[in-house]
Amino acid sequence: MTYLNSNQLKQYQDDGYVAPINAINKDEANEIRKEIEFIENKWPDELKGSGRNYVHLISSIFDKIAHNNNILNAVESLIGKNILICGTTLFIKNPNEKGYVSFHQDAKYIGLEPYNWVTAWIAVTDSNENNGCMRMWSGSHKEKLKHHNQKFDKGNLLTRGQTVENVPVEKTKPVVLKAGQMSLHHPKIVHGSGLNLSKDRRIGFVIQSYIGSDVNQVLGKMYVQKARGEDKFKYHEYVPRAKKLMDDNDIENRNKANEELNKIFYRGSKKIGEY
Ligand SMILES: O=C(O)CCC(=O)C(=O)O
Repeated sequence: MTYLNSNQLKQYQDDGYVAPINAINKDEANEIRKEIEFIENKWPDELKGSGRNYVHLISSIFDKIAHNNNILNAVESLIGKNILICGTTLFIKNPNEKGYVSFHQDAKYIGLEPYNWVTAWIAVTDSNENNGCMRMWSGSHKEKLKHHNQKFDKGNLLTRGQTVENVPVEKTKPVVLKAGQMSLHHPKIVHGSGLNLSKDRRIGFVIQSYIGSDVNQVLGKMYVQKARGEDKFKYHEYVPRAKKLMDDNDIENRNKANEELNKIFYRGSKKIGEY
């Protein structure tokens, strides 16, 4: 995989996302799954709640993927040469847990402006209609930000249970990915995902997001790493890359970054959710 070709660029412009893209190989995808399961076994609380965020700051395996050149080439095609990583999240749906993601726009509560940024959703396991892959409302990225109801509903993997109502689900398209493939989606595309009806886990490692260095955080403070190019704007605080798993300083940085992220996500909200 290298830079996006003209068909892929057109898909992104027209639909607001592009997929499938070969991002990493199956062995690398398996290595991520093993890392997740190792952490879950050894430190059962670490990936719970907001612990699902910023895993690239506490594990060199996630760090390596977030800084992967293949992925960055594709991202560069959409947001230019000067790229920062401003966050990562694990979206895990275990069988029988009733996890889902309501239809929403990423740009609604995250405070990243202008919208020169893109989210990379990397399939750690296969992701398909049976296990609750993402569904995209093609073309919705061309509209304004929509009203979101804050539902804080059980099973919803979003912070506030933020929901765009009346999405024509039959018109949304499933993003079917094999382990190791990724999708790239626009900050304003309306998307969500349903239940995992399979017998295995559905795991996405999501870089949310890759931002151009010209993108500011207008609601709070953000900890970033340089992925590529130059940062003339210097809007954000920098955080070191993880060299091993669960280093004490890295954990402190991860916690600090999460504290700031929570302030952003819950700004103006009277209630705090599970994540
Ligand atoms: O993993 C999912 O099903 C949804 C993830 C999502 O909403 C996102 O990456 O923006």
